Amino acid sequence: MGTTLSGVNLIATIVKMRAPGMDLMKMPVFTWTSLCTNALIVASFPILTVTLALLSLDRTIGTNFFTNELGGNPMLYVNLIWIWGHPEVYILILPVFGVFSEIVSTFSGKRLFGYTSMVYATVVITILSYLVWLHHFFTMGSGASVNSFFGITTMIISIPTGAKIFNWLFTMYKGRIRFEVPMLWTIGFMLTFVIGGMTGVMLAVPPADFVLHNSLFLIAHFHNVIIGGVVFGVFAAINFWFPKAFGYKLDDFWGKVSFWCWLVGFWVAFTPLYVMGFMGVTRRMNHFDDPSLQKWFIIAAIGALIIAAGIGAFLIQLFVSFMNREKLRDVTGDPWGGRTLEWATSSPPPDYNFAFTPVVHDSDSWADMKDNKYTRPLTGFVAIHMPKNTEMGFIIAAISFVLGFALIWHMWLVAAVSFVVMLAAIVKHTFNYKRDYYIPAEEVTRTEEAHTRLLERHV
Ligand SMILES: [Cu+2]
Repeated sequence: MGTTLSGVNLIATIVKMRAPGMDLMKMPVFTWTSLCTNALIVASFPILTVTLALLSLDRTIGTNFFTNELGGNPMLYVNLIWIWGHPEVYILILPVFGVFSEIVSTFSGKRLFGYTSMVYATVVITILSYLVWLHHFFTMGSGASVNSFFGITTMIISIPTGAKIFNWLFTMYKGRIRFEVPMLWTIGFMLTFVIGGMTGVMLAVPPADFVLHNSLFLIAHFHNVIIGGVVFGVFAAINFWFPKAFGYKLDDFWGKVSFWCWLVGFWVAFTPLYVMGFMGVTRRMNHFDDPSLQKWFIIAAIGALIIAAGIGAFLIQLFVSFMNREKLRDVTGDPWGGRTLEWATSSPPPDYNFAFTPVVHDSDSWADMKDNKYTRPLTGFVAIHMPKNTEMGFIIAAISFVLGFALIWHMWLVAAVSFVVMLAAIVKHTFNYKRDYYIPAEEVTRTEEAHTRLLERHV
């Protein structure tokens, strides 16, 4: 429910921002993907909430929604899980599609190719992602017409995804590509994710799925899209925005070591799983009796070790970067030659982000400002209205964790007490009227002048 509420908040914020003549088609692609992700969250998480409520009723007061008797049906449970779960897959991948869009254009030194088609592709994926969940149950016995429908919708969703891949490739075409760590993750993603997408289209063919269902081929497919898509995207994003968030860049060498270990390790680990899936090896087995398969398992284990080295290299990268943070310090706020507004601020940005609301004339607003010799405002700063921090979110989340734990283990007294305390905390918070404050104009002036002096010294 909390996730749904924060999704509603973000959409409301964007709708509100739209009021003073904001041009939606000038929003960065990353903002679009966030918007669509939140639409997915708002519409899909209530299904999970309801499913968990029904499951709780089965577990606590003896209803039979998901049992095998009295009219219940366990398949109803897994179907509901995937009606939420398949949109959830896109909740994971859409934000990193935004990440890759930002990174590709930045490190190609070019505007993103096909901005409008990128926006429409994102929206189409958002809508289609509700219409594919049954591809998890082709073997359930729902018949040829139902299976055909969901097979076809699943294949169709690969079209807007493919359009995105082509847009990124055309962005790189004739660009001045810089192979920095975020860009390496992006290229690694494109090569890996495309294979994952294509094995997904194979699984979307119902007769093929009857053979491959629950096999290691499926396991290889979803790791191919989740690791090659989401995990690579998260590493790209960490390397890209780390200097903005923490004020210093991450070490280049260990970043590259981590990337290559992950990329090579991924393929060594999961190619054997594709092979074994074709040979009929099923998932969730602790051993397999056919000794001729052992060599494939050993190769996969070596791949897992290479990935482990990649994780280790990332931890070393964080540590080495922290130790060398003075040398890696980002004083300009724009370490990569960025194209969007966040790179117009200092690194890390001041609490208020911008002293004045920036005026945007272009989707690549910061690149546009730099091209047109934009100068930062140096006078006329005013006090800035800010929201206050509150510890209440953390406290309520902690109590709800206790409540959930107590409900699962049937600890009724703890559950009742934590529920009442949680309600009391929420009610108390509604009476908190000290929710905002002003950063005085003098402090804004001081912060902005300090950044101006830093820029004069380094640019
Ligand atoms: Cu799915």
